[in-house]
Amino acid sequence: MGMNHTPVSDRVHIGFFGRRNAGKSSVLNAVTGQDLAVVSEVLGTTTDPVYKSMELLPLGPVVMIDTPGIDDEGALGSLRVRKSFQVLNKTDIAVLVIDGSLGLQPEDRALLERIQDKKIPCVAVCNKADLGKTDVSALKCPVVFVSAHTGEGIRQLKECLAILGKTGESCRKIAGDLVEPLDFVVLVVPVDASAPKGRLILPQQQTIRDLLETGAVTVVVKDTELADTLKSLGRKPKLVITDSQAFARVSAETPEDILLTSFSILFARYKGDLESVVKGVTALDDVGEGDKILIAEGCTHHRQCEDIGTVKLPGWIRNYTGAEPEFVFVSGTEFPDDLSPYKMIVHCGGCMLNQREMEYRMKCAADQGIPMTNYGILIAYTQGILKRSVEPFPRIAAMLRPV
Ligand SMILES: Nc1nc2c(ncn2[C@@H]2O[C@H](COP(=O)(O)OP(=O)(O)OP(=O)(O)O)[C@@H](O)[C@H]2O)c(=O)[nH]1
Ligand SMILES: [Mg+2]
Repeated sequence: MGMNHTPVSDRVHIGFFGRRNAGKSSVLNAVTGQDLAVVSEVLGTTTDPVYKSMELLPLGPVVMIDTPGIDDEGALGSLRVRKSFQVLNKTDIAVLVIDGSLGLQPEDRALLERIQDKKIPCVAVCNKADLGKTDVSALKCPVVFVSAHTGEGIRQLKECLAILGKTGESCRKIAGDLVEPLDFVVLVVPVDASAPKGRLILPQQQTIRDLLETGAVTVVVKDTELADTLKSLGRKPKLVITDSQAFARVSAETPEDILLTSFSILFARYKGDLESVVKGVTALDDVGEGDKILIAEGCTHHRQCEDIGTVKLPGWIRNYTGAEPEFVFVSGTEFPDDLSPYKMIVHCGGCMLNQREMEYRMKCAADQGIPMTNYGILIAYTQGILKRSVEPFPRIAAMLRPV
């Protein structure tokens, strides 16, 4: 990731969906002005989702996603269709591409319905306008007539994307809403073997940025310097935010009258629903011998996460429950459709997943009645410090029994 790049998880995800040969790849290329996606007259040219991070004016940083046609057939075809629908789960704006030379097809209407069921802002694109314009007034969403070949309508489509992007823009804060301008906030960032060389990790960077926007003063220290820092600051910080792994030590060294929380808890709130992950973690009290626990990781390449997920978490869980549950691990975009075998789900903080994808996963779990929590919350709970770390959120703190 380049120095000035918006993290993928914070970019507006624009997905192009539609029947095979509607011109999804052609329209995507026309919108981006680049030959990113392969185009051909063969049905099913795009066989895997294609992702491209870019600046799309007038919207800003986006990820453009080309997908396989949703009417693909056969065993392979249905796998591709599944992939397209997985993309839909992280899509912030859906572009429904229709082949205007064929007219509206039943699959087009079904797809729009599916998109709208998920409450994803959508624009329908009636492509191949150079071949004539069909009646699409039956579609209850904005429609733009375009021709990927002549470029007609592409500017209007971009303007429409910008409008949809702004309406869906998140106004959530990471920590900025917990403090006032000029409040001191101390961030505790252990620099040990598991920290990446030469930089901070994304949630730490984003928290600093978020606090800067509020005008708060951020002091970043290692856990070993915390006690001295608190003594020498000259003013009591409003809030201390720590890496979950250092929570026990940090909690002991942070006076009770200073609010303390962890990056994981802030990100659980920023990306999803803090209340349900706090509720979810209490399922640990009922975990017994042989119960299946799903441990899900959003990224595939953070050695630190892997170590926590596959080694440390199971250890903490065994320790807390005194039982030997069965652990199942998944990572990246894998997330099982059927969650019913699991007693509970423990998800990573989701620094590599966008908000919509996290919400989708939480919703899958909620729909199937499976408790879901995350790494940081589980660590805090098993070490008896969750109650303190949710204190900045009184309504949620009230949900937990006193420890
Ligand atoms: N006349 C005309 N043809 C177009 C237009 N856009 C795309 N096509 C043609 O339609 C065919 C399919 O285009 P693609 O962009 O590959 O369609 P797709 O929806 O990505 O198709 P799959 O990847 O197979 O699902 C190609 O032969 C394109 O040249 C257009 O605006 N006008
Ligand atoms: Mg294609």
